[in-house]
Amino acid sequence: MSSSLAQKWVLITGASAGFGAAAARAFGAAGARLLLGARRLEKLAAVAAQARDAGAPQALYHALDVTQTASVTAFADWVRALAGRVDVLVNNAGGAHGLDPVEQGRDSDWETMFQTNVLGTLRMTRAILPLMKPHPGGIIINIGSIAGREAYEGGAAYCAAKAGVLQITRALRLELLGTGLRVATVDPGLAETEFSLVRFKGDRARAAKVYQGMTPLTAEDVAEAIVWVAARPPHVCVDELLIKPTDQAAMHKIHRRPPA
Ligand code: NDP
Ligand code: 8X3
Repeated sequence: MSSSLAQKWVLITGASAGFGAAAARAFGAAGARLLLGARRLEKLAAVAAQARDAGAPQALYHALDVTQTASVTAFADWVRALAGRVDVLVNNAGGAHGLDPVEQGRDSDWETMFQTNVLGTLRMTRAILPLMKPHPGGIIINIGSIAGREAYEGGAAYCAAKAGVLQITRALRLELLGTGLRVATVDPGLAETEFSLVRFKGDRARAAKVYQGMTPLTAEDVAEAIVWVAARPPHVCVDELLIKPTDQAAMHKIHRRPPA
């Protein structure tokens, strides 16, 4: 058990699947108390049970849609009433929608990507900061992406959104200097979760192709990195962490093995 996280209150957005669910289990194993949010409540309930099995003294969950200010406010009110403080905020909710070139891009995809990744991170941080500021040593961890650092065809809006998340992280780091609060970004490369299934609107064959012939990161790999960043001592801030599969040297430079 990582004793520095024992009994700490850890809030994770997008905790019903992928990195968020794996992070809930990993923080639970470190003895942290969990506040989990997402839209799919039945999945959140299952993740909360897994986190308790892993060792979390408490794993609480509540509906959260980061695209709606009213939902974020209701979630923050719930956190204030139950925990009264937050030590670790993981702004993870987000994802990609579509892989169309700009010429064929859809407003609905663009708007969802900015509402979740960019505005969701801003709204959550604004709502939760008052519960963190009285407790120096806390940390905000934003989940960015390699896509915020390198562009690719069809990724204009997603890359722009994740570049936006990176700049939010950097601005917050400056704004919170002197408060004792830390701000970090964890930026993964290709990781096999529900991410591509969501991007390709449920097309499983197309989603599977993204990882064909290479070994992607797992949700657990990324969760381990998130927990490591959170568990550093209060005087240490891992500002920016880029984590990629060994088979991915750069966005377009991926080693794929031929089918057996
Ligand atoms: P998943 O699709 O597996 O999980 C996404 C999570 O976000 C789900 O729990 C989903 O829950 C939640 N979510 C989506 N929209 C909302 C919303 N409006 N309000 C609240 N929660 C929401 O993807 P990943 O775990 O892979 O992605 C997590 C983060 O990591 C995202 O920000 C993604 O952009 C980023 N990322 C992913 C990479 C990858 O290759 N997988 C690489 C780099 C970054 P629900 O639907 O129940 O609301
Ligand atoms: C997810 C990684 O390369 O699919 O952020 O955009 S990528």
